[in-house]
Amino acid sequence: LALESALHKAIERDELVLYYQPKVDVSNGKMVGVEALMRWRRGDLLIQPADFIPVAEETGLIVPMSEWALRQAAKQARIWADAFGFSDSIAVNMPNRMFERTDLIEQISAAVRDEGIPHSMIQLEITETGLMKDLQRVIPSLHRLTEIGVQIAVDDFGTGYSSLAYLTSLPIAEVKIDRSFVRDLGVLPQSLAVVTAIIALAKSLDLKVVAEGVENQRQQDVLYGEGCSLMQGFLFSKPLPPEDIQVWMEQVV
Ligand code: G
Ligand code: G
Ligand code: MN
Ligand code: NA
Repeated sequence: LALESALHKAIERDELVLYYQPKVDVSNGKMVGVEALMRWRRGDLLIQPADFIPVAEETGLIVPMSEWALRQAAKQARIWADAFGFSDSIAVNMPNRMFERTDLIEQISAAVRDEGIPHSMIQLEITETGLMKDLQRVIPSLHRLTEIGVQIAVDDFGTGYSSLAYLTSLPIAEVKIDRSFVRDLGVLPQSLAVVTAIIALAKSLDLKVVAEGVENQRQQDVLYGEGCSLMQGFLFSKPLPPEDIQVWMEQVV
């Protein structure tokens, strides 16, 4: 309860911040986009999402927090577009209940209109587990978002149980290989098998595939050898505050 009321005030007091982690195309070293990851700055503390997102989900505070994140991402896109011609997308993690809201489209449209950026600069991530759990309630929203140019990425892919048949009919642009499989590449043969299968699946469905949690050159080499060139992870950059990630971006864009 104490955490809940503090989190409530965090929104009003502007204590939430977005950190950013680049997605890189290792075939040319260029950045292809960033993922926004929320942090809570409380006094001198920087609280990680694992310590407040679950409470936010339970209490419903995740709705205003997600709305804030969408606005903030649009503002940041504008700032970077002006500063150095940034034109990639910013991916925002969305909980299922946001996809079930009828006003999601209007919210995104208002945010991009106010900032004067194209819809395509906002990407939304939904977890595979979340997607499969509420498929019928989420699909109409995914179609509408795709129609207005907002791309959908399926996060933590490989951990859920999506059926191939469903995937082919879904309006999704990208799958992100869960970092547990990347971590275990070269350790567990099953992980290489899963990664290889996801890459093949993505190729055959014409989806982009991004490997998450890439921490070392070996993992990069294996993934690249399997045909995956889009990657995200500590090897390239950890999630950083906007000022720091901008310095990183200006060197690689
Ligand atoms: O940034 P970090 O790797 O610590 O994030 C941990 C988890 O918290 C991830 O699963 C991520 O999806 C989730 N998370 C981070 N930022 C957000 C956010 O803005 N909204 C939601 N819904 N989840 C987030
Ligand atoms: O679930 P989601 O993919 O949204 O969460 C991203 C999370 O992964 C963030 O908490 C981020 O800090 C973390 N992360 C990003 N890159 C790496 C990495 O290379 N290794 C590990 N262990 N975690 C990472
Ligand atoms: Mn994510
Ligand atoms: Na993920």
